[in-house]
Amino acid sequence: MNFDKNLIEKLAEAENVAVLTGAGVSAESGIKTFRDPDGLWAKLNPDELASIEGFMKNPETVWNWYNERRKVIASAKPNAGHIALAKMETLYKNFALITQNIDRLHQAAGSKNVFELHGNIVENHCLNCHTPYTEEINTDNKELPKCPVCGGKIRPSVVWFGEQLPAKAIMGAEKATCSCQVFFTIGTSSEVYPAASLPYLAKNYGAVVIEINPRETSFSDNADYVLKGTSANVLPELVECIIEAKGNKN
Ligand code: BV8
Ligand code: ZN
Repeated sequence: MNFDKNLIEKLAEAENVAVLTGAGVSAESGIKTFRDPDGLWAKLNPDELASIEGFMKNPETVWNWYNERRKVIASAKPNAGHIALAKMETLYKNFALITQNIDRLHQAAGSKNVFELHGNIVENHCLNCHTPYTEEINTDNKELPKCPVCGGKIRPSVVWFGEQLPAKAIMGAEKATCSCQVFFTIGTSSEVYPAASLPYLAKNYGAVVIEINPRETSFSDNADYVLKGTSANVLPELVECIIEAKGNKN
């Protein structure tokens, strides 16, 4: 891919970079996205499976849907896009990896400064007393585990629709977004708020905003650069160009 010369220059000069990722970054690790034609929401209803109301109505159904996703994620490996983002982090003084994904593949690829806006699928806690539930999850056991402290229902530590995002994550993400010179939005349909507000916030604070996605999104017209392609293809090449441009500068 030929990248715009000015874009590479800006990337070589930047000190602070922030990246927002969505399900598209994990697609090439074999994890389904949500809103693609073959995505999770094509056959399943998010209100029933990714909302607190849905869990209250059918806790076992929701628990077992997350168990199905745990099985897929357990066998997934970070792809070249995750690995390139971990490498990109080493090139900048301040780098924030803000993700909507719950699969922890960014951390598995070596990313350090990660803000999980929608929680993660590894941790679980009691709906009633919030005690973390640290027992090993047997993904074939259909039974909803109960809290050893109060007997309450155990739930995945993800953020469902209608739930507040973890304060530390969203505040850290907003701080990085407001102080970066370059902001990437990668593999997200930009439909879910408040995560989808971050690229607009970055623009308002004067950052150059780059979108990487094989498709158009509701944010595309607002991006300074749209790199049409998959993250596993675009990112490794882009990181190599940044390394070269930085080398030429020094
Ligand atoms: C909240 C759980 C406040 C974890 C998820 C109207 C307007 C604005 C907001 C709202 C509104 N009505 C309701 C709301 C609030 C709601 C919301 O935004 N709804 C939307 C749908 C309108 N938001 C919330 O409820 C949030 N909480 O606002 O609280 C509040 C609360 C209480 C009281 C007062 C205030 C909570 C949002 C979190 C919901 N949890 N998931 C899980 O199970 O995973 S959302 C779910 O969507 C996932 O987290 C996912 O990450 C997220 C976003 O999806 P994407 O990651 O973008 O994935 P998607 O499939 O959509 O797109 C994939 C993209 O990748 C595509 O563009 C595709 O082209 C691209 N792609 C495909 N392949 C590749 C690729 N890109 C690169 N490479 C590839 N190979
Ligand atoms: Zn409890």
